[in-house]
Amino acid sequence: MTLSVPAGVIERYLEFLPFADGAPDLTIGEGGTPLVRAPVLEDRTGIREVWLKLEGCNPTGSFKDRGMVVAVAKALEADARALICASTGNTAAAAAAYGARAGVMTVCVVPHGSTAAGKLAQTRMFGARVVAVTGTFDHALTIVRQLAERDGVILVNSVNPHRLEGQKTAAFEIVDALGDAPDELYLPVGNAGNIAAYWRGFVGYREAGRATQTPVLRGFQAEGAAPMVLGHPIDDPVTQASAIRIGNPANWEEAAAACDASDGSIEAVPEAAMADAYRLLAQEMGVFVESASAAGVAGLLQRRAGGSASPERVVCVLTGSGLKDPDTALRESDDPIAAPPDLDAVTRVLGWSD
Ligand code: AN7
Repeated sequence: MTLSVPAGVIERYLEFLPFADGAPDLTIGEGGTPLVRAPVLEDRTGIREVWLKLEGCNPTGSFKDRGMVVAVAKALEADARALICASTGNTAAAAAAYGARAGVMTVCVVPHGSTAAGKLAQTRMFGARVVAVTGTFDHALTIVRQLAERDGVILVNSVNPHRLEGQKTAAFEIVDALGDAPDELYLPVGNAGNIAAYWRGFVGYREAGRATQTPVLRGFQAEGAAPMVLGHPIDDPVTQASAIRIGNPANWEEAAAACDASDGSIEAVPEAAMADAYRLLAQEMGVFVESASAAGVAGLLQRRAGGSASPERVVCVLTGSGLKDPDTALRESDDPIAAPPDLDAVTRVLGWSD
C-alpha cells in the first residue's frame, strides 16, 4: 500500500509558483489549513455563510509559513549565507523555522519589549540570532534592508516578492474548498503583504479559469496603528495587537491597488472591538487566535452594525494562533480558582454545594 504524504504548498501549487525547474524539497507541512463555518457570526450578521480560515494551524502557528517556505527555497537557489528579517514576531518564527530546516543561519531583528512571548520562544528555539532593538518594527525594517545589501544575506520580509507568491496559496485553498471565491474577504492589515498576496491568488485563479469571481477585500488596521486609513505613515503606532503595530507598511502601494481593484476598503477598528472579537472567537466558537487576528472579525461586525449591504458568503482570515501570545490570553480571561486538594473544597469554590 502506498501512503499519501501531505505535501506542502510548493508541491500542491507548483504551477502557480516561481519554480521553473520543479519543486524544491522544502516543507514543514504548511498550508492545507481548516476552513470552518461560523454559525455564531452568521446569526450576528445575517450573512448566509461566514467562514473562518484557520491560519494558526500552520506549522509555526501563522500564515507566514506559506510565504516563508517559498522565500527560503528561493534563497537556497541563490546560495544564501544567511536569512534576515525584521518582525513583530510571526515572520521571525517562520524564518527561523524554515532557516533551521534548510540549514541556513537566520537573523531576526524585533522591537524590544513588544514581541509576544510565544513568538520569541519559537524563534529562539529554532536557533535564530535575535536582536531586540529599542524602537519600532519600522526601525527594524529600515536596518535589515541595509544589512541585506551584504553578499549572500537574503531579506525574507514581505518586500521579498517570493513571500507574497507563497502566501497567495491561501486564496487558492479557499476557492478549492468553496468552489469559487467568496463575495468578501476580511483580514487584519499590518505590513499589508497578506492582503496583496490574497489578491494575487484570487486574480491568478480567476485568470486560470478556476474561479468566476474575485472577492471584495476588507482589510482592518488597529485604530492606533492605521497609517493606510489616515493616508500617511505614523511614527509611533499604538495597539495591544503587537503583530500589527506597524506605522509604515512596506507593501502599501500593492495593497492599496489591490483594495481599489477589488472595490474594497481598509478601515480602522477600535481596540475594544478587537478584544471583544478575540474573546468571542474563543468563547463562542472554540477558536483561539492572537489578538491581531481578530481584527477581521471585529471589522465584519463593525461593518454590519453600520448597516452596510449584505454579502452572501464571506471568509475571515484568522492569521495566527492564540498560543503565540499567552500573556494577552491570561489577561483577558478568568483567573483559576485556588482550592485545597479535597472534594468538598473544590465543590464549594465551584458553587456546587447543595
Ligand atoms: C498574526 O511578523 O508583520 O499585513 O513581522 O503576525 O501581511 O503584515 C506580522 C503581521 C496579521 C499582518 N496577523 O499581516 C511580522 C508581521 C498576524 C501577523 C499580520 C501579521 P501583513
